[in-house]
Amino acid sequence: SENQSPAGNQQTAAYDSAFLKACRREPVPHTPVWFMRQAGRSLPEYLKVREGIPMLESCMRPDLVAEITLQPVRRHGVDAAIYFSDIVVPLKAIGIDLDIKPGVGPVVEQPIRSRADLARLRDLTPDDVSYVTEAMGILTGELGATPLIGFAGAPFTLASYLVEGGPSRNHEHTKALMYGDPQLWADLLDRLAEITTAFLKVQIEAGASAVQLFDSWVGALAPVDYRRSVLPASRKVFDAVEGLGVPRIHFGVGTGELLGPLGEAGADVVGVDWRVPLDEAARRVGPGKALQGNLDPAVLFAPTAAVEAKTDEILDAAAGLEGHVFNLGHGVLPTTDADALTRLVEYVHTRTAR
Ligand code: 1CP
Repeated sequence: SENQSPAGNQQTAAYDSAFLKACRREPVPHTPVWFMRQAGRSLPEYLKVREGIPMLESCMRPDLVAEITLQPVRRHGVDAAIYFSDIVVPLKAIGIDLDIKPGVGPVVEQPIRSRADLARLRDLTPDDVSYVTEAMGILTGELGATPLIGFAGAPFTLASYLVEGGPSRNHEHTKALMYGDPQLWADLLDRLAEITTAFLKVQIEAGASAVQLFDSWVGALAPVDYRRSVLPASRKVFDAVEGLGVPRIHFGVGTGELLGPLGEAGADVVGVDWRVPLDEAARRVGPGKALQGNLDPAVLFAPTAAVEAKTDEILDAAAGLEGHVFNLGHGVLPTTDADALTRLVEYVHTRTAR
């Protein structure tokens, strides 16, 4: 429908939400809050609906995706929903032989390491992920004025899983390819930029009101290598989804030294982990961008008074920013007390009410 087209997105019910206003650096009634990995972690209602259903299969069932996406919105009163999926879903959708193993993460049967392997990364079409379009259709109806965040993995982080064959601490095969065969590396990241762009466009077309690019592991790189070998591909993604009426968020972990170049990649909002205070992060990112973050997810295991004291520090550091979206500095940890998250949402809303 016209309402779900990119051009029509500005007319959707979520346009005036605190979250989208903060992303656009407009005045807000309160600081908006959502949590990375808020969907599909330890919530009892999540574990119940997932029982006996493998992760990737659950990502392809629109009714289940919609239910899991809505659960943290109902329970915590967060200011945005994040679509329940995983960064490797579009790779599975184009036929890469991968699985998400419980307690491990994404595992790729045959890693991508040669020029011949590149041919396995074909284009992604909307038909490959029709379940995403269907689930987002359900969700935009159910969510009303609550924005829905779509997402994708950034080229570097996707490349890391494809080249290593699974989760990696040191990214040694990935870096060997990046330094050893710069042309193959550039072609690989270019391919992944195209797949990621196509996947984000499907989500925007289906009604996502913002998109986040997860470059979770990019903090493993020095700025010089990020600029030369990764930034061009990430910028290509952001450029391709510019002007569609949806804010673009860029997130990575351990990116203190990379905040400047991350800002140059083109997002409207830059996610910051807990290692750099937001006022300092704003200086590094440069003007014209909102920031998202940055409570250490481990702080939620401390008593409420300590959580509130750390939250105060963040809100004070954010006081001079043009746009601030409160979030954790990385995803919710699996054993986090759900009530601590609910209390945190309420605390930020109350403390920042204008
Ligand atoms: O945020 C949400 O609540 C939506 C759901 C979501 C998102 C945004 C999932 C569900 N995965 C992701 C993104 C994702 N997946 C990222 C980027 C965000 C981050 O840095 O946390 C990454 C790196 C992955 C890869 C991945 N998938 C891992 C990490 C492995 C590693 O390298 O350490 C894992 C464990 C998964 C599996 C996964 N993804 C999501 C869930 C609920 C699960 C667990 C599924 C299960 O085993 O049942």
